[in-house]
Amino acid sequence: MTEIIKEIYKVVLNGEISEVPKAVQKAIDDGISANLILDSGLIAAMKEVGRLFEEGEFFVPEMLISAHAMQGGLNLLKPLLVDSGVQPKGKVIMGTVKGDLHDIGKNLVSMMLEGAGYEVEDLGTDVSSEIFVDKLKEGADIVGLSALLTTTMPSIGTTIQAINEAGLRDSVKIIIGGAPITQEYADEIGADGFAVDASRAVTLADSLMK
Ligand code: B1M
Repeated sequence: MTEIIKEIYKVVLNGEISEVPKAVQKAIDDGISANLILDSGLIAAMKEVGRLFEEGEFFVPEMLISAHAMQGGLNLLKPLLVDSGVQPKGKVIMGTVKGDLHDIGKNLVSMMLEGAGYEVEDLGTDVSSEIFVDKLKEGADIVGLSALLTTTMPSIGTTIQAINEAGLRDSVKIIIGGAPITQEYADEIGADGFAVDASRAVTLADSLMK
């Protein structure tokens, strides 16, 4: 592995937000392919961040800072990845459900999915089932529904019901998450999967895309 890829890995892992774009730009200027920068630098570092989080060595703040740091590098790579014809792993429509304004966790999930190679369209917060359905009509492989309040959890069920009623259920995988959500709840309302955190959301999406 080249020194500059090692540097990208290190600055993402350490959450050095201002250093990541500099390192990525240097790698681009050195002629390293966008794919290699993405896979061996940014994504590899975020995988390690996810592992450290799962083992309890990293906490949410570290994960958020690394995710933001990675995003800075990703922004520089995006046009190159499009140019070099790298196909995204799949398209994800993401949003926090109706009535809920919490977006930190959802943003983290979006960033981790983007970092893992998915095209993510983030609809923001307080997203109604009608808006999810309208977006899904344009085509997507996965829809991600986030809820942080016990009072907005039912909006996930309402959204799944609307997806069913629109006849779109067979064409999209539904993943859900947020602090009050459990696997039991996901099974109950007919989601395809639940992830407790952003790194597991990537593992889940990968398994559903197989
Ligand atoms: Co609010 N809030 N909040 N809040 N807030 C909670 C959720 C609460 C638990 C705090 C508490 O009372 N202890 C409580 C809910 C209680 C309940 O429902 N039982 C609560 C409340 C009550 C409220 C208000 C009602 C307060 C009020 O106004 N009286 C109000 C509601 C507003 C609304 O949404 N309509 C409210 C408002 C707010 C702020 C605006 C101030 C702010 C949100 C800012 C923002 O998001 N931009 C806020 C915050 C910050 C929190 C806490 C403190 C932190 C949430 C957070 O960002 N965590 C929260 C307490 C807590 O959770 N301990 C709380 C960090 C984030 C990285 O984790 O979001 O869990 P999290 O995401 C994780 C996983 O859950 C998972 O991966 C993420 C990354 O690992 N995940 C997914 C999330 N979405 C996923 C989707 C997936 C897969 C995984 O697939 C699609």
